[in-house]
This record gives sequence, C-alpha cells and structure tokens, in this order.
Amino acid sequence: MSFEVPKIENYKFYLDVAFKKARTKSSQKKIGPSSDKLTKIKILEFTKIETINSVLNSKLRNIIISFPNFENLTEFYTELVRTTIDYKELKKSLGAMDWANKKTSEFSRQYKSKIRGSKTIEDIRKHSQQYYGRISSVLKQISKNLAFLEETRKIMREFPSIKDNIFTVAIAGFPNVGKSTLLSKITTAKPEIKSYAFTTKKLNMGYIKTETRKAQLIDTPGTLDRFNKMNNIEKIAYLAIKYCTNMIIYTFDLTEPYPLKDQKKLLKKLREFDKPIINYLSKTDILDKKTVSDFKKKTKVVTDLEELKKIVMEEMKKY
Ligand SMILES: Nc1nc2c(ncn2[C@@H]2O[C@H](COP(=O)(O)OP(=O)(O)OP(=O)(O)O)[C@@H](O)[C@H]2O)c(=O)[nH]1
Ligand SMILES: [Mg+2]
Repeated sequence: MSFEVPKIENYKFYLDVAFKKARTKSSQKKIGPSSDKLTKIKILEFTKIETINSVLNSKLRNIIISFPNFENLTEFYTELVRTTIDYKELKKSLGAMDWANKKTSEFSRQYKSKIRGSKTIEDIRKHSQQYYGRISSVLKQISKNLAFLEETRKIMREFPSIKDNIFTVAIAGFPNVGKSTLLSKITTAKPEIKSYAFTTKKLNMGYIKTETRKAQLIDTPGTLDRFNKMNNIEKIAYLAIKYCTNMIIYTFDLTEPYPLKDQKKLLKKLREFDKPIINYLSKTDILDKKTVSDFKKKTKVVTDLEELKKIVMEEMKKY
C-alpha cells in the first residue's frame, strides 16, 4: 500500500497549464488555405476548448486516482487514517474533483456547440470568453478542496511503510536518549542522528536478518504519554507500537537532563501495551562504571548490543 501522492497545486496552476497548452496547440494547428476566416477561427477555438478540456480532465482524474483506496487496510492503517485524516472531508474533496471534471466536459461540449452555430467572429469571441469564464469559475469553486487534498497528502507522506506479518520491534524512549543511534548500530539503517532532542520526525525502519528470518525495527520519535495532546507523528508512533510491534526496546539514558523518574514513568506507560519489553542503557561509554553497575543492580537492563540482538532473536523464535 503506497500513501505517496504527487503534489496537488492550487486551482490557478491547473488553469494556467490548461490555457497555456491551449494557446500552444492552436498556434501549431494547420488549417487548409481554402477555409474562410470564420471557419478558421472556429477550428482554432475548437482546438483550444478541446485542449483545455483534455488537460483539466487528465489533471483532475490523476488527483482522484492518486489517492489510495482506504478499504481493506490493516487495522494499523485503518486506525492511522481514522486518527490523522478527516475521511469524510477527503471523500467530499475527491467528489468535488469529479464534479469539476464533469462540469468542465459539459461546458466544453456546450460551448463548442455554441461556437459551431455562430454566424459572426464577434459571436465566437463572446462565446469563447464566456467559456473561459465558466471554466475558471468551476476550478475556483474547488479551490478549498484542492487545498484540503494537499494538506491530506502531506499527512499521508508521514505514514510509515510498516511490513505486515513480520516480527516487529519498536525502539522507544525519551528524546535524545540514543534511539536512532541504536537502530543504526544494530541494523543497516542510516537514520538522522543529532545532538539535540526531537531529531527523529518520522518513523525510521531497519532490519535485523538471520539466515532464515528477518526482524523489523521501528525507531520512534517523541514521548508517548499524552495521546490527546500528541502531534501526528507521535500518534503514528503510538499506533505503530500498539498495532504493529511484537516487542519493545526501551532506551534509558543516564546522561540526560530528563530525570530518571520520568524515564521510568514512560516505561510504565509502555507496559500498558502488554508486550515484552527489554531495557537498553545507552551511552555507557561515557558513563562511569559505578553509575552503570548501580543502575544494573536496580533495573534489569542490557548494555551490550550483541546481547540485545540475541534477546530479540530469541523472542522472534516464539513468534
Ligand atoms: N557517547 C555516546 N553518545 C551517544 C550514544 N547514543 C547516542 N549518542 C548521542 O546522543 C545524541 C542523540 O542521539 P540520537 O540517536 O539522535 O537520539 P534519539 O533518541 O534518536 O533522539 P530523538 O530522535 O531526538 O528522540 C547524539 O549526539 C548521539 O551521537 C552512545 O551510546 N554513546
Ligand atoms: Mg531519533
């Protein structure tokens, strides 16, 4: 399932493209020398109308078909669509594209017929002007729908592509604790790593492979203890953990300004998902040995990456 939709422009853009192409086409049109002036102008106006109609039809149709069909989605994607997208408005907006498409064709037919019956050049000009006005007004009427579809496209662009039916592990924890670094160390993924918090703005995916099996790892951004106040990316991470993961790696960081108390609170929250959790302690290379050993006495935590991978693989065998 792909949620990649090409950029949706504003209505003026589509009018511009259509009118420009109409001018080019009509200037290239070859007309027999025997035609009188009235016939010649009619042929040119026909060419323009047909071009405008065909450009707009194809642009509007492409918008409609570029949006994925939201039926038969997995539970995760169904929830994702439901929580991040105004589905009713989306249907309405796609319906508006269809309406504009039909209106454009209708006016094109109607004005070609008027021009065909015109007796004077002035009449042709008058009908052409009216046609352009009508078409512009149709497109203007779907301006808000185009803007809504573009907003929706941007939201869907953030949807992760999480594979179904594969053992999946989420890496969770406070900002800046080293989640993406961990993903980059135990998989071949190359996520963005920065010294400041909130670096990860989309879910990063990575894979651990054995000869016969594959585990999917999701590096998540942000914290997860405030569903009602979450931004879209946090919601996506929350739903991914809820619906797609079989296991969680919780990253503790003792070098961080985030108090250990808060880090533990978040861990407790994650237990509500009722999935196996392994605790991983990051940045042990810059912690003094005593801090690490004291922490290990109180909390069951892994510091070695090979051991961490082994635990993941063992859990995968149960899956
Ligand atoms: N010394 C040391 N630095 C680390 C380790 N893990 C992460 N860091 C550093 O900590 C900073 C944050 O690392 P990230 O991996 O981006 O942290 P994150 O949890 O993904 O951060 P967000 O995506 O913002 O939530 C970077 O400067 C990393 O280089 C580690 O094991 N040792
Ligand atoms: Mg990160």
